[in-house]
Amino acid sequence: MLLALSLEATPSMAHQYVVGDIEVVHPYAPPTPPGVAMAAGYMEIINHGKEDDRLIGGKVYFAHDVQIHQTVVENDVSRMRRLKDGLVIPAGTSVKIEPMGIHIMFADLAEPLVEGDSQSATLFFENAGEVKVEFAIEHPSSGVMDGMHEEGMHKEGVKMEGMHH
Ligand SMILES: [Cu+2]
Repeated sequence: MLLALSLEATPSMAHQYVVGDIEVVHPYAPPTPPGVAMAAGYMEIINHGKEDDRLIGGKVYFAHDVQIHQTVVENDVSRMRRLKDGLVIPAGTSVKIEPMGIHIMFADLAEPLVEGDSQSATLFFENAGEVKVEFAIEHPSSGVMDGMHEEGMHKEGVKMEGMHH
């Protein structure tokens, strides 16, 4: 009990969730200013199994849609592409979802993300199924500038390809 309380009080501590062969390490999302429609989420995903798995989506209460995006820079313009087939987590490997690469996109936010909070989410994996996690709302511990850059991108409404409305 005391341990659980102290973990909640310090969201920047490492936290991880295991379901089947899938381990989700330290999911977090940078805070958003009021009025911003989108937020990005990051984490490390480890596949301890002997078969590939695939992150195919998720569900949260603070946003209406959870997508998997990839940021690509073409001709000095950053664009986000939706990975419609999800993100493969190869057997026996660790995939880091970090700023300026692949990210979880929380689209159409219902409320701003407040630094120091934590937000529950369910991630859907093809094989492992549902993994319930808590996203710590915090800035990246390293590469802060990258994180700020990406938040700025979302704020300004970067062109998105392959999005359905
Ligand atoms: Cu995105």
